[in-house]
Amino acid sequence: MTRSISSTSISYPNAKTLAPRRIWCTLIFTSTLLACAFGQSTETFPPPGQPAKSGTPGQFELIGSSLVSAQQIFLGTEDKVFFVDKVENNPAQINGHPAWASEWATGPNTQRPMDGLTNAFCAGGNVLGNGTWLNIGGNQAVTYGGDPAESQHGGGAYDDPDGRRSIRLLTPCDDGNCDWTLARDLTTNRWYPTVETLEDGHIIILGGCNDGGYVNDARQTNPTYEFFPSRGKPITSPILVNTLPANLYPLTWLLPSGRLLVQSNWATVLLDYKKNMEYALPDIPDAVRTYPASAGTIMLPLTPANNWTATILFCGGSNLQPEQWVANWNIPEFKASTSCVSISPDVSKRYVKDDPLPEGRSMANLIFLPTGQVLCINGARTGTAGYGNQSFAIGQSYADNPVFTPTIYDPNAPAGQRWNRDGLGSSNVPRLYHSSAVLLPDGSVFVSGSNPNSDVNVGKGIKYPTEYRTERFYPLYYNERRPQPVGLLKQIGYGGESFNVHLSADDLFGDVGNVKNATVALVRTGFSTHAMNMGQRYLQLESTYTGYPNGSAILHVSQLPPNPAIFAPGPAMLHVVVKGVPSVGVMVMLGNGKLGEQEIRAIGDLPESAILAEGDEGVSESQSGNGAMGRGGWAGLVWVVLVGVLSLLGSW
Ligand SMILES: [Cu+2]
Repeated sequence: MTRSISSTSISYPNAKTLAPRRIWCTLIFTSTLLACAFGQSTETFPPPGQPAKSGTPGQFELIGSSLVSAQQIFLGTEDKVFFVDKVENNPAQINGHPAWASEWATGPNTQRPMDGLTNAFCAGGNVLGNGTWLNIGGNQAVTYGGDPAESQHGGGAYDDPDGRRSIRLLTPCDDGNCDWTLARDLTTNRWYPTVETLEDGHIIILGGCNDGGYVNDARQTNPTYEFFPSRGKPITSPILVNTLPANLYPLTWLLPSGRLLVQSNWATVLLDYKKNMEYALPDIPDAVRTYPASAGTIMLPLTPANNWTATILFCGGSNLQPEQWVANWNIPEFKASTSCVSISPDVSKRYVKDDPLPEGRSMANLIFLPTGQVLCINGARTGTAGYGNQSFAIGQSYADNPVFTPTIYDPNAPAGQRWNRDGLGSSNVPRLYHSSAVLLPDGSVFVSGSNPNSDVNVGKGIKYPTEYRTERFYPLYYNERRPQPVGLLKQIGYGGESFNVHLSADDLFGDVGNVKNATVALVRTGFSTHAMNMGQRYLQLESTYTGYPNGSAILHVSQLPPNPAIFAPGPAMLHVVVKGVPSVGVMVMLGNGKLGEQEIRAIGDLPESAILAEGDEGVSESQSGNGAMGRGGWAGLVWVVLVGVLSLLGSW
């Protein structure tokens, strides 16, 4: 019965028709009191509407030219994509120097340059549990052509201070007034570090090197990890020590067990960062997946059906041994791998072969759609990440043969049928090294970048230039009428009371039976760079349903499982998916929005699923418009009204 006193039950607008105004106010007042008593916010969003723009399903659309090249991008608010580039001679200027950061407002399709402060070349990034984004590490100050600058403190051609120890912070905004700031420096230089958010909303920073090159080497490697906020000196990581030279951007995910999966070059470990212990897992089969092989990687959806067990998928990359990572042979002609493998490290130590890619790919971005399917986009059939001036390079690119057509992986499809590109068109823009992609709330995918060049390189005859052309890709559901769920919470906790989400008959496409497969999903779209979206994660919340004879239905939705290691605190998009069609996402906060240990609550019960027929108990509430009360809701309503009235009388 505890469920029926959640404010979502009574914030459904049709309830207004049920109760006189005073009782309505009482209900809100009371629910607020109760929410405070439970320490859990029950504030809800207005129902999301339809996408603001149209698109052609399955196709790309060029939407404009970015101000800086999209080496790194992330969705910071429901509207804003933030760009971070390396320092280079971008035409956009800010504070008297070329810009290497910018903001793109996707609604109005407008942009502004931002000041990136220090050289963010091949930095890492992720979001803290309080919603502030981090951009970590980078390269030394440079001048024309990417050569080291005379001064490491700014003032040169590009006025860019050394960024190798930088921690740049941005709290995203929608008013155009937020800017990057600098926190206290890292303890060591980190070019190509990985950044992963932890259970307490802090972050761990792993690996990197001192001053770069195609791959890492013993002279300059930084085989350690540290934390933000700082927990002191860096700690040496054996896997990073042992996996030269392809140990940059180690592929890292926080697992529900609280350990980290770290995959670097051919090696794999579980890292217990609380005890500073590593436990070896088998080598990854078939190909190197870390940079510069740069496979597409993703943690597959965490769902009630798989008990929120993490499975990480690796697709593509390059089958090269450590001694082969030298730039004295024809790298751009080397065929990328088609191999996909996965591992579920909390339950099995074995890598499992998955359906191969339809063509070999390096530098593929694996991007979640709100449906839980994975869009594989960008990259090349041959070659690797990286660039240089060798005669074998294509211009400067170490890759060739761009893949222009995406393909979609369905984790629920039977083996052998998981990849599908039916109905998907092609882009005209090669997206090679330093390209990126991120899911937008309307379910389209923002795609930008590609820059296998040491400095801005544009003009006729350049096969793989510094790319500014930016596209949106529209998945096949894009033009369907979107569900407009009522009652989506602004904040989702780790356990606690469930909440109700109302779907109209239209939201269910005229068939209440569609509620049976409706899902409620959280998507963290992540920090996209170098064929990774650091922090990207997808979780389906547990839910049951009550369908009504008038064709509407309620989803009874649990909060997150009571374990922040399953999905670290911080912002995420919330979607309801009906018949494969997602609602426009709203940006919710997971956890309490603060850094530190999160409150864990017992998970509330969910009522049994049912489709009610005329005459069933509980039908009358729905028919009278009080759909959100659901089955057994009346007793809760009476209780709420009683407590509310008493509290108003001051006797509670
Ligand atoms: Cu790079």
